[in-house]
Amino acid sequence: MIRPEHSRRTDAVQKAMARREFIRKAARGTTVVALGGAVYYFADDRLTREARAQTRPDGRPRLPPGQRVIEKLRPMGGRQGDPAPGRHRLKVHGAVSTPEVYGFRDLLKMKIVEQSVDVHCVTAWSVLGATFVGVRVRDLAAKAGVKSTARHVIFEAAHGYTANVQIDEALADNVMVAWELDGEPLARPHGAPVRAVVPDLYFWKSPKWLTGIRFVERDEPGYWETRGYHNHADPWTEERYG
Ligand SMILES: Nc1nc2c(c(=O)[nH]1)N[C@H]1C(S)=C(S)[C@@H](COP(=O)(O)O)O[C@H]1N2
Ligand SMILES: [Mo]
Repeated sequence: MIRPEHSRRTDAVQKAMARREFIRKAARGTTVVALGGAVYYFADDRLTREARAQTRPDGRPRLPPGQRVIEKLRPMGGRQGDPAPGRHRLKVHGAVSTPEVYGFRDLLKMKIVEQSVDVHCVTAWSVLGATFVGVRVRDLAAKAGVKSTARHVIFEAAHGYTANVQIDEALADNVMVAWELDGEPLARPHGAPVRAVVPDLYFWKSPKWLTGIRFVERDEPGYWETRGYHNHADPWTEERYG
């Protein structure tokens, strides 16, 4: 089974884990550790501990198992698309009555929402309260007139990257096509000009450089789903690998 993200990061992850193990033992309950005269602040551990004490409005723990909190999205790579908003096109198609092609300006004319969400990467980092601005996938779906036979959504991105999401989960309130993160236009490594944001599934289900939203009757496992990762990807039940 190919797990490129993991093989690439094994060394770094092991070092980080050894460091964290040390920190946990040394710090236990405190956020500051003195080592050889230097003082280290482990803000990430504090954030993780705080998150572990919290519960979401839906009753689930704020932090899914096996995750640690970091402050900002880590750019995780991928083959970038054209970042120019003026050239961007988003196709909404498949099992719909009215396929649409949106330019960036068309998206700006829709109902724009700002939502603060938590995201969880399968490589074990989470970011809490990332603020995205964009439109809801649900609103794009309504405009296109999704057929009652549609069961899945295929998010399509530059260079053939895709991710599949069950339709009920893709039409959830917090699922967006976003162009702004934390008050700034989406940076190129994070998917400029627009990306999908599906907060409640592992973050590989949130394609960057988004070019299409296709509604389908039959499931189509996407880029990572056909490379050993779980087809559904629920962070709370640790659906990491297929
Ligand atoms: N088009 C595209 N989207 C993608 C990816 C990719 O390789 N290509 N990687 C995914 C993965 S594995 C993760 S964890 C997130 C990372 O998003 P970030 O780089 O903004 O942190 O983007 C997802 N979206
Ligand atoms: Mo990822």
